[in-house]
Amino acid sequence: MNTATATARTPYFSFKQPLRFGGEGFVASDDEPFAYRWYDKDRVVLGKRMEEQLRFAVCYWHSFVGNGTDPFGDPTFGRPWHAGGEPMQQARHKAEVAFELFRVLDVPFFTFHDRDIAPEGRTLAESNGNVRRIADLFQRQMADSGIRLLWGTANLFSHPRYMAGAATNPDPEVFAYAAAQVCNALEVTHQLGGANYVLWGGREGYETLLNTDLKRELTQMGRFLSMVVEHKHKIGFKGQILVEPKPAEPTKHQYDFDVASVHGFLRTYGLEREVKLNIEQNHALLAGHTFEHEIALACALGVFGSLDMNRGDELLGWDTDQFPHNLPQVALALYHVLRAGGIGMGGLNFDAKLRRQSIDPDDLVWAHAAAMDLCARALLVAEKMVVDGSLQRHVDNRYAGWETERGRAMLDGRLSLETLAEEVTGKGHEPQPRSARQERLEHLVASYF
Ligand code: XLS
Ligand code: NI
Ligand code: NI
Repeated sequence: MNTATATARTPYFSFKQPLRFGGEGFVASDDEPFAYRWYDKDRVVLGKRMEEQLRFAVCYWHSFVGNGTDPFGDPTFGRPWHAGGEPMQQARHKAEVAFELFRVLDVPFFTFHDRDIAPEGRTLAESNGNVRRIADLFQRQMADSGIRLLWGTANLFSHPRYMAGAATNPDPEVFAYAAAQVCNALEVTHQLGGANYVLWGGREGYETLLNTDLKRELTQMGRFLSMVVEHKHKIGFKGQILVEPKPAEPTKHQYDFDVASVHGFLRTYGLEREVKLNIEQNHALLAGHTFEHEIALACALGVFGSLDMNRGDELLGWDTDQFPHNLPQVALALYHVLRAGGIGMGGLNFDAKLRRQSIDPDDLVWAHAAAMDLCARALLVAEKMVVDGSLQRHVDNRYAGWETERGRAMLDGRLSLETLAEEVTGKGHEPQPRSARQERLEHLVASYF
């Protein structure tokens, strides 16, 4: 490749400088169309810098692999690295543009699947080698820029070999192949100092029970996850292993349905202390839950790990993976995260994609920057809710009876069913209904925005 071509590839975006914090009063101009109004990375929120409270990540797949196709339409984005040519060269081009975007956004983290970053070779050894070569390039770019890896993962769902599942495949050789792929992806994540490793089982489930041995498949999945945990300890990876629940899509029924079912699964296989959850807004909706329900439940069960930030569409029943844009929704989600002690080693990964008609390179910048600013604003609302404490006081008051001697005695086993029956029947005691004050609390929450 000659130098002329090399310089022609970047910059890809018209934004040249990292986006700065301009404050709420920022006024856009032709010279500076965007500055963060709320994302002030050094501002301290509940004892931590905003950057560390939010730990934003750009995902590689939607931003650099996605080409604007939908089930009915051809690619619309026209990314130059999708234009054919030598696949490893294209992968390097893609990586350069990816780091250009990370720098422009001033985002601290990124995430990827093995197959996002490097082309599949003729053999697994060749594919793994391709991944390792791009990871070496990442390592240099990361050292230069200070950008870190939030998590890595393996794509165990695109290739036809995985059409009947990876760990849950009826063929043990597919299980073995998936193990080899995850082994490589986990080691690469470790090499890059990743904070987490994610498993999302899009093909781990079934299309029809007519051909499925459900019990056997769950056992396979339990063993697979245990092997991942064993290898993590063997290589000394200190990050969290995360499972990402999703009820369906692409498979009709996915075993990692939601937080509750993954937690039950982890307990069955003795993994509840080893594995945590990566919760995605849109997946929560598909499972018939709110985002904050899934977060609150994971926190309550001690398995909260990280967030995939996106949103669904009220009118569409599939994973539309749109950039977050709903302030109350994100604020309530972050309120639960803050109440549980913060995001920890996790982060806010934008598992979100541009709409098919957003074809300008700069749309990638706008989408992420706007989402980061929205989340930062939501964090400040959540901070107010925590600091003010009124909402929590309402909740505490509602359960105050359980903090009395009698309440404790009921819970810790000092009172039996029979004792309670005798007591209550004897006294003729009738519990008094109390208002749950939902509307009043909704009014309170609205006051924080
Ligand atoms: C798909 C999932 C996927 C995971 C990573 O719906 O969200 O993108 O986050 O494999
Ligand atoms: Ni996701
Ligand atoms: Ni998703």
